[in-house]
Amino acid sequence: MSFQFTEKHIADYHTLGYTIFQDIIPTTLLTDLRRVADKAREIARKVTGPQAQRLQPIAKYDLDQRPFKNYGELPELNDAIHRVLTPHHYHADLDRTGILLEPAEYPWCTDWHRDWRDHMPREVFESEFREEWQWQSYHIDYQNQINCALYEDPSTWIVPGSHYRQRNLPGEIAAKNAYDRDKFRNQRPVSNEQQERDCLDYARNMPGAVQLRLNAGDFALYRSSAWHLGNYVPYRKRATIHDFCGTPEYSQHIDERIERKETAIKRLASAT
Ligand SMILES: O=C(O)CCC(=O)C(=O)O
Ligand SMILES: [Fe+2]
Repeated sequence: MSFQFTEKHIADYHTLGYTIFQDIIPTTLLTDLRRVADKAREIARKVTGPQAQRLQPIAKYDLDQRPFKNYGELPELNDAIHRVLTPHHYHADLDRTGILLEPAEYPWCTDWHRDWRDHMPREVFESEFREEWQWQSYHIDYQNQINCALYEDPSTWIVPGSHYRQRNLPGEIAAKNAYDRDKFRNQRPVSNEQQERDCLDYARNMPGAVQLRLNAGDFALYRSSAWHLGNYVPYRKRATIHDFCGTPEYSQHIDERIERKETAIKRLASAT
């Protein structure tokens, strides 16, 4: 059945931290997007190597931009976004939009994280960003992100309801800290099967975690402040559009805070 908006989308977004617009991408557009995604995969592996997680931003590369523009203009999708968020929200700014891809050679996973908060040294977050991150995690204009699956995609895991929570549970911290970056990300594993199962164990160890299961043509809107991770295997083809969904003010804020983060990291380095 084609996509139908209901108030459950709004309720889920607030209570779980995510909602799925099932089947919202029209079939002909899905065909066009898959064609461009195949080219994106080739480019990503040339640029980043066989384990490339993404190509981003789309606008920077020699790719047919038209299907992404059509995707950005889909009235039904924009309407659904506006009803869950606000009429000021937009997506598919191709200077930001990326595409997530499966690795070519071996399984790997990211660590459990809450975006931005866990993307910098602890001291930098505490001194420079804690206060704004806290209020932004309750604010509808901020911290919205999307995954739009062009193929079936169960790679993202999330902890429902963790998005508005400020304090992490001891079990959440332990689950995050069980990450071994060399093993799960940087080194070729002894066996792909063992690595796949070890990554699954790592993902499952997070209290309350669920696998976000998307099918081809589904669009997930989620709070990036929720605990989440990506878990990848080479045998499952992945092409999932990954994007921020924001207001013009949030977009400007993202650029500005990247500069503030760099400055704060330099300040910390020179103080130690
Ligand atoms: O692959 C995914 O869906 C999640 C990726 C992610 O959370 C990240 O790279 O920050
Ligand atoms: Fe993330």
